[in-house]
Amino acid sequence: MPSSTRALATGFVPHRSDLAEQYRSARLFDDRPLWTTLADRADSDARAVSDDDGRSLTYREFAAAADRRAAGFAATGLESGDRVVLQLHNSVEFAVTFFGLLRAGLVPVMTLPAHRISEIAHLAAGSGARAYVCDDARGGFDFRDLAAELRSRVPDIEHVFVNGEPGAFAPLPAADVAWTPPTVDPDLPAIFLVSGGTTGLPKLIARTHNDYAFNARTSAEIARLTADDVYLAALPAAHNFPLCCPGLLGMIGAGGHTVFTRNPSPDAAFDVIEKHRVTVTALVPALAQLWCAATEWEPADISSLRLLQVGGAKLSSPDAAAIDTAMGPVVQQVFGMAEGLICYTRLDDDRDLVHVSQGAPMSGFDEVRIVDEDGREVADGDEGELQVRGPYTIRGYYRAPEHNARSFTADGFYASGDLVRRLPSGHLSVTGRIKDTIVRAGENVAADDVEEHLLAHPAIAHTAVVGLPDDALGELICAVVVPGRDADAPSLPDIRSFLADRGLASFKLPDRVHALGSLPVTSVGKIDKASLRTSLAQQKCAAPTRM
Ligand code: OOB
Repeated sequence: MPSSTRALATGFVPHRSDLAEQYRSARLFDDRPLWTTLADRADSDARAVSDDDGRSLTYREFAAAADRRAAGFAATGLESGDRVVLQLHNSVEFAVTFFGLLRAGLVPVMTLPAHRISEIAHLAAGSGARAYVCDDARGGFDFRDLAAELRSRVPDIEHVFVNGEPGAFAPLPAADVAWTPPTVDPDLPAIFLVSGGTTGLPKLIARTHNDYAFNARTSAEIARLTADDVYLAALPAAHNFPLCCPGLLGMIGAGGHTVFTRNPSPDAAFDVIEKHRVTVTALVPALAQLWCAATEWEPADISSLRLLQVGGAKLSSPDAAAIDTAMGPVVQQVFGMAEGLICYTRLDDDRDLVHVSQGAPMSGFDEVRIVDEDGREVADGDEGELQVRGPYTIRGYYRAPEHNARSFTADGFYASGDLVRRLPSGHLSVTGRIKDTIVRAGENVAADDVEEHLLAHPAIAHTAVVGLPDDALGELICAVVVPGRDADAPSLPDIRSFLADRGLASFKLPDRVHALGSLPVTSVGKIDKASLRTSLAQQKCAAPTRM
């Protein structure tokens, strides 16, 4: 085994051998490198990828471009098994570079455009990366400055490749030589995803060729993708959702067309949908809500859209129903995690079930259990923490034994921190996060619970409920609200009486209200409660009501 591959395998936690055997004998894995997904289509002249810059490639052109890029990477001295931090905006170049890396046996670390030096340096050092790939300058930020800082903080980064104007660095490589890809072990990591947690620095999630190909294939089957489908990658493409659920990889497997956009706002995205006759896309709930509202005033024809996948955070059931009303029965709820498990509502599920649940596990081999604080399974239908083990769920974060002791059970289940209950159909309903509770005067208050009720208020478009430290009560309940169009933010007394009228327990009524124009979001667009808590703790909320 070459030393670069040995280094890649160090700190990677494989499946337990009895389970690996079980998955293998069920033929879940096809034992081929992930790049074969694309290579299998290299003889096709069908449209494969297009972007906002007007670039567009057929499968034949795409596969050839990825080959040239692979040869270019290899010519720089990078070796099969080496890790490469990839940070590109949604574009054809992203897709070509991603497959170029895979084809060269290099292992991309899938960072998001919103990551900055603290995350990039942490992920580069943690993965032992030798190279960094970025765009030149985008949205007022110069990634070459980040690259310079990265090289000074992480000296193992020997190469920087820049898409666009390279400045002091190298351009994206390409070489016109016949290229024979190296042999790779399909049970070793093909790519590293980045954990989506909103606290602490992201962790590295090693996904193997076998497990990721299984993820893409099964997701594509559930979405019933065909070569006639057109997928819009509107979320950052390096995220598991648009990359593989079924996203880019599922679309390539189906032979369809993937369109990349960097602007997911409805005014821009609706035109792209009309132009390319987009049939499938994936959004986080906040964007889906925005799209739903925009159907009232955006003139573009989006009737080609047959499937709108919504996931990454909880979509409330009124919102799910409103989207179906505005756009036709298009919603598919997706509850997934970079660590593995993906749940989908199915295309033939009853619409009510699609609105109230976050889906059922993708594979019959997913072992899901719902447990109480002592790790005991709860009674059917009760709330508990979701733990999962299965063919495409990791057994440990990469090179992170101390996290693994906390996040994985002795029998190899991932303890997700998500609170769920199982519905009679077997679908899951996500009820909150273990840590997303506010402990006020000794009472546990689930933030989601209060949020659901607040969203029913006619003047509130978005909300996030967070706990603020308080000497007397331990924590106070602060409702951060974004008023709807043309509405004024409701006052604290108004909110309290509204919630009390809905039958909410008095200890759950907010102590503070804070109005904002929009909620802060994480790299992929989820509400960033950690940053809300920090900024609120520094500011003064509206005065508390008298108790
Ligand atoms: C997706 O992946 P990550 O890794 O960015 O975040 C995973 C976490 C989950 O553990 C859960 O806390 C939350 O995000 N989440 C949801 C959700 N989908 C994800 N919470 C409530 N309802 C949902 N539908 O976010 C992700 C990966 C693949 C597909 C879709 C989403």
